Amino acid sequence: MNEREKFLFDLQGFLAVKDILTPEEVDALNAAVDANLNKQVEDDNSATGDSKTLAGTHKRGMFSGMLSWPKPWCQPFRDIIVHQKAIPYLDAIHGRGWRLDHSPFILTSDPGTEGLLLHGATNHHFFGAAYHIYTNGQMRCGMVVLQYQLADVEEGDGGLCVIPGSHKANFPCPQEIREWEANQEIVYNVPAKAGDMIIFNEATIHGTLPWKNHERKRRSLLVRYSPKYLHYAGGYYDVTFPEWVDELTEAQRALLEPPYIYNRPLIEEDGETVVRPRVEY
Ligand SMILES: O=C(O)CCC(=O)C(=O)O
Repeated sequence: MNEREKFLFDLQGFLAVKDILTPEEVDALNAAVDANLNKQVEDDNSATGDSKTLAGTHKRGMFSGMLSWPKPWCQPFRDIIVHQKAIPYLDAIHGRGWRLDHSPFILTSDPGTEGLLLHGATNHHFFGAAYHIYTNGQMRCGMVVLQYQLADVEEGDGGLCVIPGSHKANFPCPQEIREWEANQEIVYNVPAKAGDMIIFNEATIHGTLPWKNHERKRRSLLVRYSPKYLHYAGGYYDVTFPEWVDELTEAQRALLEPPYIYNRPLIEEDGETVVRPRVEY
């Protein structure tokens, strides 16, 4: 993570990184999804509240459980959870030692797909699971999301949106802004090409805008990471002690370790080597 990227992530609470995946990696992930289209469900957790501007004709599509899809379709997802190009970002944001918070999932949208209320912890109180701090030249965050785009998104299409800088906001976000009814100009629909990665902090106010583009659909893979001492979401036992853990590499297994510090396996920048220092701050 270079100095420009650190500046932008610290400033905005999100960062778009171009071309993190090769076209071959994008193709492998898309082929796995295409072979499992029957597993798509509607995202029952999405909510638009009373918002008229986030409403649509149907909910977001969602795939989950990809890490245990039948072989070979699970493999591109297992490969991506410890992606060598993502490691420097996670090291800079979490310090060394970070973990898969919950199972990766995919969001899809087509015209008419509704949005999702904007949400995010901000800084209006200290929330120990989603925060942003800076001290002594380092930033540290609670849970962050790595969103890999598997299809192009132009600004205005819909999908992921953020309020840049809102991870540092001191006042609670008014409901009419969360509902995307007021001050739409401060909400940024992040554009990206297939293969790009958008990192955002769960403390940054973010959500989903209704999908408007009739030419292409949304397909985004979300992988969430917490620092080594934290677990944010439900599904803890599913992601931490899966039946198929023996099929993983040592580095991938390190990612599934429960939250703790001493003698923790830490993944080196090559994405393969695992070291076990007694404690690393
Ligand atoms: O990428 C998006 O559409 C936002 C995802 C999100 O915030 C969520 O599903 O909770």
